[in-house]
Amino acid sequence: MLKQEMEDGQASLADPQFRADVLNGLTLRPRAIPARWFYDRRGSDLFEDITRLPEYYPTRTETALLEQIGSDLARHVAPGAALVEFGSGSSTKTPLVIDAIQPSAYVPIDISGDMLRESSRVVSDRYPNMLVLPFEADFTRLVDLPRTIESTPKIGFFPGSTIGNLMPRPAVDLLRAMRGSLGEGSRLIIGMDRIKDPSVLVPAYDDAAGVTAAFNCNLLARINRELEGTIPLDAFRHRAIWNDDRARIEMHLEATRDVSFEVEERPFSITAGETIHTENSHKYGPRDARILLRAGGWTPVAEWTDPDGLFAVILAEA
Ligand code: AVJ
Repeated sequence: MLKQEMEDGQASLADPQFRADVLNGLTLRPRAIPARWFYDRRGSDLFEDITRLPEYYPTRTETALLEQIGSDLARHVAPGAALVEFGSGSSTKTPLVIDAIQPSAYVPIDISGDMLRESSRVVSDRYPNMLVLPFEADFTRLVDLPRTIESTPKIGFFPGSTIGNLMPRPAVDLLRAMRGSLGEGSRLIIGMDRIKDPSVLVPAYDDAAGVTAAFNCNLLARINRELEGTIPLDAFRHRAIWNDDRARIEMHLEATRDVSFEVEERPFSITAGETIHTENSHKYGPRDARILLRAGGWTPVAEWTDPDGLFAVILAEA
């Protein structure tokens, strides 16, 4: 293959939004790149590994909760509804909700088409009598749901405390968009991580095995791969800090020395100690969570937590 062809091939791989977010983010002060770009193939695999870490309590706590509250959920949601999952990813928690509420249709919404087709097939195989309508879309915008489920009651599912990645105002906008997509009278099952002691929070984002560090650093590797980056990966280290003022875990990539590199032929210099802010993971106390939901147009009707109060699953009504 000619060099030119290879470069063309590589250039066309890069998402223009990724390019814009990286080039812009490296110019900002403080520097910041949106967390959604963690999830390439490698990043998604690393995230799966994170969910199994001893320190990372959210996934196992929420999964156990969903298993336990099945019959409670069924009491709040009539069978035959359409279950709409926002950012479905690998849909691992979905069967717990399907078993509980017996929906007539499942609509996974995700920006990653590959992930969507794969997980839709898995769910279809497991529930052959349920309609599966995968929907490739950016769920942060208003989504025009398939006509097939127009007159079916809708129940949204937004697990994993994904809402925590957003600043409070965009989080409210997202909840409003979901309400708009699902319609008045619909329900939402949402998972939110709670505020707790930093001695529990920080290790969940800075594990002993270094998996979260690898997850964070993969963003730089992705920039090198997809945007002709020359970032020396050994010049950055993973940092996870609890910002008590804003009730959030922040992940950063901190330069361990003065470093210069290029991304798409543009030069950047970062001084030792400076960071690139890569993720926020906001935590919500019981009242905070209810205020956020109400601001987003949702009325909380029931909520469940684990015995240690680590994580909450909330059912709300539009
Ligand atoms: C997928 C956004 C819920 O914030 O806990 C895990 C992502 N980042 N470890 C979280 C994440 C580092 C995760 N969410």
